[in-house]
Amino acid sequence: MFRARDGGLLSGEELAGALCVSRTAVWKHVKNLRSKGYRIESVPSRGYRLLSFPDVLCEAELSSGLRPKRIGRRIICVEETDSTNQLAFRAAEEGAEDGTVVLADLQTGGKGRLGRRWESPPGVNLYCSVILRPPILPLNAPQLTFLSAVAVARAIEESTSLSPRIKWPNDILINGRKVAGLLNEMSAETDTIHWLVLGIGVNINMSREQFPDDLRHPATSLLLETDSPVSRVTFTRSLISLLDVLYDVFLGNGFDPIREEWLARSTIQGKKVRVATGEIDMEGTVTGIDPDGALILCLRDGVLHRVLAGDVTIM
Ligand code: BT5
Repeated sequence: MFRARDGGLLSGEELAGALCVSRTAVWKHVKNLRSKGYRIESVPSRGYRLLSFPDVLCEAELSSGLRPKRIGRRIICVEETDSTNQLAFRAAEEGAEDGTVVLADLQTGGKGRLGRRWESPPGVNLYCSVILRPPILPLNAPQLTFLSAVAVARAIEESTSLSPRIKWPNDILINGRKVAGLLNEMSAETDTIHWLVLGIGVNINMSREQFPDDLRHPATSLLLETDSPVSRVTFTRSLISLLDVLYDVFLGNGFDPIREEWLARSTIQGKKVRVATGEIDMEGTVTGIDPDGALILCLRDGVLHRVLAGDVTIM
């Protein structure tokens, strides 16, 4: 109701009437909101006015103004967890519906790929995981990594004047530095996906001192790139709504529109790269990505080679 009033006054009587509670209960709720960082002014004998609100990720703030078809119909926020991907897996096991979003303010065991760690300090960033139950074959699951990369890039553009680029398979870069990482995991049988978890970590207001010295690649945050703090609530709301729109496009029109946008935003299309797959290193020119998300490399001898996973360095 405060949001709808847009900074205007709301009388205690009006709030009490609409919520079917006493005016004393209204006062208690206002006190509770204040303790959470909401600045609410009381104007004697006229009512209350919302002056400002904290940048705290909570269900009520995030769902305000969202009209999701699937992603964001249910949002679960916790202060602390090991990893939002783990939390999402547990929720999916218990039957959480398609489109459920899980967020934490702090991760004690944030995960990167291949057992790597994702730095996840509290109060500054976004750590979220989306549970999907898409009607696609497990081998096409990587397509949704591309979908989440496009959504993160668009959300950064909506919230800042920056121009993010995507690096295969799961990095979002600004001026060559990593601002976001994606980790998608699934539970599946040979031909059925039970559920898939899109894990998304975005460095929003992380300061220089909060990055460890030993990161594998240069890293950054939206704050460091723009010199001004970005609202986590506004960013996250925009990301959820973009994921919802793109997922709807994906279910209706397939992977092609997502792939085209991904390629247009990619740093590596047409570039000479080295790919470390864990077993061997290869060099070649990137000619595209195929329908199951593999990178297509044209090797020195002209042979086309598909790479399903690995770390890419542009040469
Ligand atoms: C990734 O792995 O980039 C995937 C990161 C996914 C994180 C999200 S947060 C929400 C969800 N819940 C989780 O537990 N995870 C997901 P990878 O490409 O392997 O990159 C990991 C490497 O990036 C590390 O080895 C570090 O060198 C570096 N790194 C760690 N934390 C970083 C950060 N906050 N920003 C930039 N680089 C970081």
